[in-house]
Amino acid sequence: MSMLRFFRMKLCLPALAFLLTISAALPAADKRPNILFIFTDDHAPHAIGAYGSKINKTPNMDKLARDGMIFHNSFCTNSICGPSRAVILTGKHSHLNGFMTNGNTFDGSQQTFPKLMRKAGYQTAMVGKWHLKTEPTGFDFWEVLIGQGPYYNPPMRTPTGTRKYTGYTTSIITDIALDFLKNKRDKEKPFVLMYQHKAPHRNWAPGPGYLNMYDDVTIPEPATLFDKWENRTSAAKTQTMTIERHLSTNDLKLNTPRGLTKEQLATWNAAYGPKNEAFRKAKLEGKELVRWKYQRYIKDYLRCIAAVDDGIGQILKYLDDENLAGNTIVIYSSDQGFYLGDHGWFDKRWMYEESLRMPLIVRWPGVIKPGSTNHHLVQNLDYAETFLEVAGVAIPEDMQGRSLVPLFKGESPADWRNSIYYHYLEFPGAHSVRRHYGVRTRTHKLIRYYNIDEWELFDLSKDPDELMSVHGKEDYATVQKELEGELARLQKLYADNEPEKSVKKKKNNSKALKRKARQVKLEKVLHLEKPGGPLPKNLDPSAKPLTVGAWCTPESGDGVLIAQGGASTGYSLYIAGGKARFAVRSEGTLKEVAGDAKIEIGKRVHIAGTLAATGKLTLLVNGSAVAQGPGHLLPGKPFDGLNVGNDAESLVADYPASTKFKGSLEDIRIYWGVLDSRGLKAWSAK
Ligand SMILES: [Ca+2]
Ligand SMILES: [Ca+2]
Repeated sequence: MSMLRFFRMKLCLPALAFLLTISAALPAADKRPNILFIFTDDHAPHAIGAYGSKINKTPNMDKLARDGMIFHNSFCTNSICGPSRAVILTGKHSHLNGFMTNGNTFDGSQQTFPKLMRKAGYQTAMVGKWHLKTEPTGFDFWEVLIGQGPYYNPPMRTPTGTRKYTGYTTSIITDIALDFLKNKRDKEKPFVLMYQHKAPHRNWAPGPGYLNMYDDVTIPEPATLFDKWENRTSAAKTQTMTIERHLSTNDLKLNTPRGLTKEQLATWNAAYGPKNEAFRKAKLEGKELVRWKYQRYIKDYLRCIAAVDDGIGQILKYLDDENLAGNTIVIYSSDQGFYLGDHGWFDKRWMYEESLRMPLIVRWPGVIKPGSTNHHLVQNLDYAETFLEVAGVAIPEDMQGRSLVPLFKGESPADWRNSIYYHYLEFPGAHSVRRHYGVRTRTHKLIRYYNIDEWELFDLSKDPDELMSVHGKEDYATVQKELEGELARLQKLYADNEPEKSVKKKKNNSKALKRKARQVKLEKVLHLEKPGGPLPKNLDPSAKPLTVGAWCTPESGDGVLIAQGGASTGYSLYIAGGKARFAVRSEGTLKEVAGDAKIEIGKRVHIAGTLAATGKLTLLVNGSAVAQGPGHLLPGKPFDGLNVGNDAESLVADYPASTKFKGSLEDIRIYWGVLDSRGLKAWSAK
């Protein structure tokens, strides 16, 4: 050893001893990476530049992909908002975490990854859309939208009460996230921040700076915009999510939005006023009208995404400016995919590709090689396990997914999954999509709609748009058998032990069934001065006998007197082909009774229907029973509200013509229970 080196060592030793003393006195700085989880609602991968979008640009999301890894086979387990979130928090399929449909309430007392990370020394924060009804648990900081939350001026729920904001929700959520990073972050701890947007969820209301974006362009249409759902099961034909028929005037921005400030409204009207004026003048019909609706819908959807992308840019810049980017994993994902006019639809729910796919882009400097792509089959079921491995927390055995960390490192584990399991349960529900479960491999997909006992099998390599089910075809007998076996294996693996068990039905209350008929105070639930207008949805006709009726003077032989519900559950009293009819629908099955004699046009007549506790239907004209037949009590509260003089949104019965009633309606009544003969006589004798 040279003298010089010896001299240096001697000098260094006391300094090192001093350093050791300091680090023993203070806790070692926690070098575990931060996690910024950016999550949106209903953002399909085919509207992200990095995924090859043909319809928009997303520069900040694309930058994340360039700097990190993009997953091309990322799927959800249940394509709907609340359930996807619950799967992410728990690492468990819906049937085990208890949040199977948006009607459920999340049990916040259960094990979640934020709770485990908090226990392990992470600072945990949740900002934006939560959508699980109960208060967030497991977070050091949270500020969330109430339910779905509005696009403008959102009240936010916090641990200390509601905070009101004025402005555009996407920007406000970004501001709250930035404020957390700047002012509320505990610099001694690594953080996990869930930065979750409402956008681009329905009803796609763009922010003030985006209202005229895309005005001068025509967005390309998807190849399947005019799909007629041939060669698939009946499920695809009975949904209510078409661009053609099911976008409301609010969705299409043909009404003035509510809840905006005077200034916001002026900006809004300046943008939509001239566009709507041009639309009204054009008097479009048929395919041209569908095309217009598609353009209006998709442009608003993309405008909402543009605001999200800008917000991400702000947050990424902050991470760079504060030298946090190097030790922060940034993830971009959305709760499921979405139909962007594909198959003629909007919305999600199906196991078909467009809504099954979730975007997943991950940047992790020093671990993930920039610009990498990954084709392993991954799911939202894997996120909790991934975050826990990053935090050095043991992954609980009851979690059902698998950490993605090896994939981030560029590894390709030999025992990685070769198939994914899916189960959708929200029927009856919005958009009337049948319950189904299924399995998807890299090349094929098998789906079973179990309430209607129908199957679909798709060969994804030959038919990526899933236009032709090959279920039952001889050529596919072997594949089909293998997939059936795989499906059974996955149901066992994930403990979905009774997959065809119905979602809990409302129990019949024997006391309510025997009770004397009670009239519903309709003035509380109807705005009769505005027939056909939006009506409150607070009537619950489920599991009850009922009586509905009215005096009317019809001017045509077709039209609905009273209807509540739609294609999955509801009742309707109506006239079709000149004859009175009373219908009930339960989980999609329609039962109805019809009178023999025609109702006289222009003459005042009393029409009523009763649904007995036994399920029996009776139709009464001028107080006399004219038809009887089997029906059923309604299994749950219908999604659509009550309508007088039409059946709005999805349809209870298979009406032959327009549901709009022409003529006059008076003394409309609804009773819980079957009205006795004396009551009926008094009502119909007037
Ligand atoms: Ca969603
Ligand atoms: Ca309806």
